[in-house]
Amino acid sequence: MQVIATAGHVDHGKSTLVRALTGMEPDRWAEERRRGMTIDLGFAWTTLASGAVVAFVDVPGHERFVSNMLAGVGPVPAVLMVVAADEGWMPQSAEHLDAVEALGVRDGLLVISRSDLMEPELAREEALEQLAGTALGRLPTVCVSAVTGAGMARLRAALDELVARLPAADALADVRLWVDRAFTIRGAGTVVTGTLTQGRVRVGDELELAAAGASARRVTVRGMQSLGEPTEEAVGVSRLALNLRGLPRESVARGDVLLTAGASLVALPRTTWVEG
Ligand SMILES: Nc1nc2c(ncn2[C@@H]2O[C@H](COP(=O)(O)OP(=O)(O)OP(=O)(O)O)[C@@H](O)[C@H]2O)c(=O)[nH]1
Ligand SMILES: [Mg+2]
Repeated sequence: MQVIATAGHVDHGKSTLVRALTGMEPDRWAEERRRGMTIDLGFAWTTLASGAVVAFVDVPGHERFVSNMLAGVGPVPAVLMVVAADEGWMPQSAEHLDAVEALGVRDGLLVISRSDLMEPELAREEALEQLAGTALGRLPTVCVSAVTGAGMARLRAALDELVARLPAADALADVRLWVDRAFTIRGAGTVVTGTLTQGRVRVGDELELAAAGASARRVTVRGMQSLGEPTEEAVGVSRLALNLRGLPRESVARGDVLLTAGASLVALPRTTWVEG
């Protein structure tokens, strides 16, 4: 599996693209669907022609929700940088590019969306100019319309190529699972979801939770799901939901990280996300 985040200005068609690619609804909240605007992270996935599974973390473009965007992009190895043909490069295109670069993301695709509304060439040139000289300077570009379907087959092919060239995560390395949601399921207890960037997690494993402002705490994986299906074992890169024993809901939040028990924290970059 690979995990890819969206990035780009508000209303440039990120969620529409994820919906068109996966057939799943990334805007989970009724409020998001009512306002036609992403507020919190959305999750969806698809199987590409090669058989590779790609999960998307769909981020909000609105500047008010940039902290959610950061939490989504933080652990992923690649982004879909989405720029609308009819609007071109906008403030959050630039802000998201800065964030993506700062977080160490080095690959992805430039997608010129809404190409049915305007000839995409101008927006494409403008975006490539902005990307030039950054870590994402040489992104392959695909012009699409999620409405007419134009370019969508090429986008899927480009995603397959992207996934094939991304470095494989180290399954033997210490576990790093970045938490992006935590909630309670009645009868099961605390569940966290997140992106496992490296290592291997099995049901029954003891992990260590590194939480902002708290000392490390041991938790046990009681149950696990990946992409909506129960699983006994997973390796990075994966999207996972873990049911954790020994963890009150209020002791875990977005931005916390689950590690191999006893693993050194010394080399771990710490970032504290604020829930938007
Ligand atoms: N004509 C046309 N409209 C599109 C296309 N893609 C998206 N839209 C429209 O553009 C608007 C914004 O699309 P969204 O997918 O919600 O944009 P977004 O980037 O997810 O927006 P935020 O999550 O709020 O940042 C919606 O009204 C979509 O229907 C497209 O390819 N063609
Ligand atoms: Mg959206």
